[in-house]
Amino acid sequence: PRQTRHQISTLESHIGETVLLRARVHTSRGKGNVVFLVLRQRIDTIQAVLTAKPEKISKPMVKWTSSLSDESIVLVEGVVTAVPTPIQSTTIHNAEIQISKIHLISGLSATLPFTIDDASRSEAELQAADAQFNKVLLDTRLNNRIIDLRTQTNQAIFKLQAAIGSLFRDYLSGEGFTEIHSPKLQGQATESGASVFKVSYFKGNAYLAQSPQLAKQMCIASDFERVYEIGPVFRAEDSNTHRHLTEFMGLDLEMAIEEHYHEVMELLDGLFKNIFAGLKAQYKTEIETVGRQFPADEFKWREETLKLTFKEATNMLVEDGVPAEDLDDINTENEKRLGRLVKAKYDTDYFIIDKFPMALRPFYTMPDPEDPTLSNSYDFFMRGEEILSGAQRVHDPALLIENMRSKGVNPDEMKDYINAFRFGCPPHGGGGIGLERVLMLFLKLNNIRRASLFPRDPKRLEP
Ligand code: ATP
Ligand code: AMO
Repeated sequence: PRQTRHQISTLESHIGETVLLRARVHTSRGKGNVVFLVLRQRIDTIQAVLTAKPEKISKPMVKWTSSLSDESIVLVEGVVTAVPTPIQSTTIHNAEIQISKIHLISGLSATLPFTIDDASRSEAELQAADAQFNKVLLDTRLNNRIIDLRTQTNQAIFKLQAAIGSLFRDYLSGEGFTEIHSPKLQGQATESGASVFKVSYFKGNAYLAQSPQLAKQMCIASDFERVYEIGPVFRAEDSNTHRHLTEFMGLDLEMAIEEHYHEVMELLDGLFKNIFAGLKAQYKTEIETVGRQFPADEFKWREETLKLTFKEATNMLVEDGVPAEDLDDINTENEKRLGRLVKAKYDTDYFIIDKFPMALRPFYTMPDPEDPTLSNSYDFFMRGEEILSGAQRVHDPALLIENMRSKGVNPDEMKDYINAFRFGCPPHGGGGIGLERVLMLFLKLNNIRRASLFPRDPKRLEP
């Protein structure tokens, strides 16, 4: 019969009992006839002791145990005893296992590049000039990601990543949206031709989808009314920055509009506030865990979200001394500067910029009917960095073709997409969110690679 394996997290309620559990050797310390092991299951740890005893536990057994490599997986049987001086911690458990039997389940056949403790040091510890330990830099972590991911911080980061996806899905499902799955192999670019990956496709070529833009709009033409997708987005941008990946997870949505594109903007705003509040309410422990390694001021938003027009935003920058001629677009540096100005004036880390100049937006964007140099489009920001782009779309095929021509996109290569609007299509709009950016900025991780399991950038395709 199968014996039940115990969980470290519940052992405090099994004092006096014999338990059987599988765990990793987090650390081990041999001292003559005794070995002290710290055993770990995910983020939970407990101390276990093996003491040489005549007839029962031999000295070679103790020696063998003390030679186990950190990160080995063992099966342990023993009696749980109380500890005299309990520690305040949610993950270090206040009991001790007196080991009677120990078996190796899976050992190491390579040397550990760094320990979990090394990888768990805070940024401040890493920067300390007199640091005496192994400093694990980001590249080393990413090269050995399966070990790096075992830290409490990473376990928490990816729980939070999953939480953002669930909160996104649950909110939209509650708002009457249908989840879709659009193809990632495309016959043409879905955004600008400059940033598309071309792959060989039998006797010809295909392109990796740079967004579900065309498909999600076509679903509106097919009467789905409200759709969303969580799926990979590919960008052939040679951008070696803290916030660009070549493959990221896109959270996209598209919806029919009744009267005004601000219906979409309001829905997106409600969605974000729900995500922020959900994270804060349900994932306090994870946020605190990450905060110990990556200290961050608490993410702040307002009940009434700050909405600036592009003009108002650039005016704030001009008043702060940025030359007006540098503000045809808001570059990364000015974006961050604006974030700081907004934070100082309005005490928020989250805001919206509406009404971008048409010249800055893609061909599918609806021009502002009152001033066609502007557009019905918006970007959302967290801590002064863009996390969402969206707009009302052009649903009139003639205007769409005109927009394409003026932006250097060949309408002949997008016939199916244009045709989708020839059979009647409601006015509609939507937006696209970068999941890793939201996670990075909420937690202030400072590098998008930390928010991606196995990040892909211009210099990294492995592991
Ligand atoms: P989008 O999501 O709309 O692409 P983005 O934030 O990725 O938004 P981009 O237009 O790709 O925006 O680039 C925005 C900014 O990123 C640019 O203004 C530029 O400052 C910066 N950037 C892009 N590539 C690089 C690079 N290789 N090195 C430094 N900065 C870059
Ligand atoms: P856009 O190109 O602005 O818009 O992308 C939407 C959001 O995706 C994220 N993002 C990225 N994240 C990581 N690495 C990248 N290289 C990267 N590029 C973009 C950002 C950005 O705000 N079709 C439109 C969306 C729409 O209008 O619905 C689009 O793709 O968070």
